[in-house]
Amino acid sequence: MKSLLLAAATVAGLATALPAAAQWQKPEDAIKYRQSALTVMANHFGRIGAMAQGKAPFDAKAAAENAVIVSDMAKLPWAAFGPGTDKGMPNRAKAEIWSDAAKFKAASEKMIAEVAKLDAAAKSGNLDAIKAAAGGVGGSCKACHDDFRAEKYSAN
Ligand code: ASC
Repeated sequence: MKSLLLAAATVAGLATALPAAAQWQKPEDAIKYRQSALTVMANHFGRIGAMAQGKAPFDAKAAAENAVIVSDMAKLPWAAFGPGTDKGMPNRAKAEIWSDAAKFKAASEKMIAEVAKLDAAAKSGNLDAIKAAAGGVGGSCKACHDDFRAEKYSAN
């Protein structure tokens, strides 16, 4: 019984410790995954942005729901930028993502931190707080894009 428990614990430990790259069979799968997470994040951030800019009526409940989605999505893309995922399908990842990995990681962490502030602001239901936090999120998106996103898609 003891060894069975030990075996089960080992399997559980291995499953969580598996390198993230094991989640994708080929670079194309990782690229699609990170692009999808960023696309969904941008869509739901855009709904909050529209409210923050007065282009859509303010709906506190919708803002809070969208902020949860943004905050969930914000954590996902980064593991899919593993080594060798610069090519596989057209994408806009710059070589600096890998050559300046520490700066890229810092940019992703900055964005996650700004998104957490947006989530807190949205939960408060205060439109002014949401506006301020959305500005912070947008700034962190832009900073990372300026440094790490190419203007044009790669050929493959
Ligand atoms: C968005 C979105 C981005 C960022 C960026 C901010 O709504 O889709 O990529 O904000 O445009 O500069």
